[in-house]
Amino acid sequence: MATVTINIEGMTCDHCVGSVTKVLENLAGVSEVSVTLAQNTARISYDASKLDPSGMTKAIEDDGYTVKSITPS
Ligand SMILES: [Cu+2]
Repeated sequence: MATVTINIEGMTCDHCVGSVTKVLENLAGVSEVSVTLAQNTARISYDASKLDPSGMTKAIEDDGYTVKSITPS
């Protein structure tokens, strides 16, 4: 299992947190998502054989937010 922390621009409230959490949870291969509004981050545990961070970036940006950085952790 791999983990990344993605820094996201554009989240302003709990609705945004819920929306980002949902689009990430809907991706095949994602096992756990934790979005923190105060830090503008999403921490994601995933199966690297099924998904890579570019797929997460696309899902977040399709949802209307901007990915600022991706940090493997
Ligand atoms: Cu919002």
